[in-house]
Amino acid sequence: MPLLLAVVLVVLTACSGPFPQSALAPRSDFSTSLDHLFTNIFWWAVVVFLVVEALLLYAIGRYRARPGAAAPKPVHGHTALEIGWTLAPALILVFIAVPTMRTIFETAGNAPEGALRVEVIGHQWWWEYRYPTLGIGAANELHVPVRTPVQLEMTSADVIHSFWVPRLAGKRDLIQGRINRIEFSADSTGEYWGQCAEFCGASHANMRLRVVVQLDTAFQAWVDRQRAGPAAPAQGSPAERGQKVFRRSACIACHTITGISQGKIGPELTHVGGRATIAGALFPNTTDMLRRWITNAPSLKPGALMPPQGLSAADLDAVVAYLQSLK
Ligand code: HEC
Ligand SMILES: [Cu+2]
Repeated sequence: MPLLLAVVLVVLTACSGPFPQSALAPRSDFSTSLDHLFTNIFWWAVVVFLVVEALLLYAIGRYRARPGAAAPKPVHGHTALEIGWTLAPALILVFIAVPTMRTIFETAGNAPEGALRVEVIGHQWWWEYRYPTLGIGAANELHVPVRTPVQLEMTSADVIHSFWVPRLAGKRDLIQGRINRIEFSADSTGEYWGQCAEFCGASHANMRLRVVVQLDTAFQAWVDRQRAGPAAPAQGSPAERGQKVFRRSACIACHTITGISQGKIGPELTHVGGRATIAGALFPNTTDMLRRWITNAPSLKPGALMPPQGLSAADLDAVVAYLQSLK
């Protein structure tokens, strides 16, 4: 009894939720298509299972060895049976293949006219987004308007990655020198989590991503904020000191801040203070995390391509204040 209770408890924890990365709770046309396909094939599998198990149980009961009974007569060259067990699996495959093909075409990524285009570039181990028609860029956090077709045009700056937000879209590979597309339209606002789904090196498991689906007005406000230049730090504030530290440190070789620097190796930081997370949506964007990240990123995220920065405590505080002022 206690054992049974333990098993039941363990199994029930699977029902507790929330499941931020469950493909079984779709919130877009793309993932709904996949979910329908899955459910459809699942029920065909249930039918096959029931038929096979019923036949098996029947055969076990009907033909089992009984004391004194003669051995059953084997069947040889039974044409009807041969045709039957060739046709049945062929039919099952047709029932799986037709909806599968339909779903493949549905999710092929051909966007309707007027879809919002977003270029997605995978990096070890973070995501870069560019909105060519809006003239803005972003890192790690993808913002999209609700109930609007979005076309992702995806490629990689290094190795192969795979974009996967189970409740919205994916998986689809990002490959250098090639553009793979996904088209989806999210049907409810909110925050959705995803991650890279193709092994891409030491911190593959830490290459997460966040999608923020917003009402048109909130999305427009976000776009306007991204379009604006970086906030100018107040005279004499710690942020202003931090800007000086940033300008004279290695940061400028790897990071872009509009009007300050043009590095391309790390994520753009022009609006880093407005993000909820950093480092491939791995850590919350807090003072403590920023300090620890800048001090020694690879100790937090194995292999991270940002070396430890070795700033003095005062410089570190100032730089963090500066980054946080960049909303
Ligand atoms: C050699 C290149 C390099 C230098 C120098 C460098 N960084 Fe980075 N930085 C990166 C890379 C690459 C990432 C992304 C790492 C990841 O997420 O795996 C990053 C990520 C960050 C992030 C997180 C951004 C986000 O939204 O995820 C911050 C903040 C940051 N760097 C600040 C700084 C500061 C401040 C300095 C200077 C004191 C600096 N970096 C110097 C390469 C560099
Ligand atoms: Cu990966």
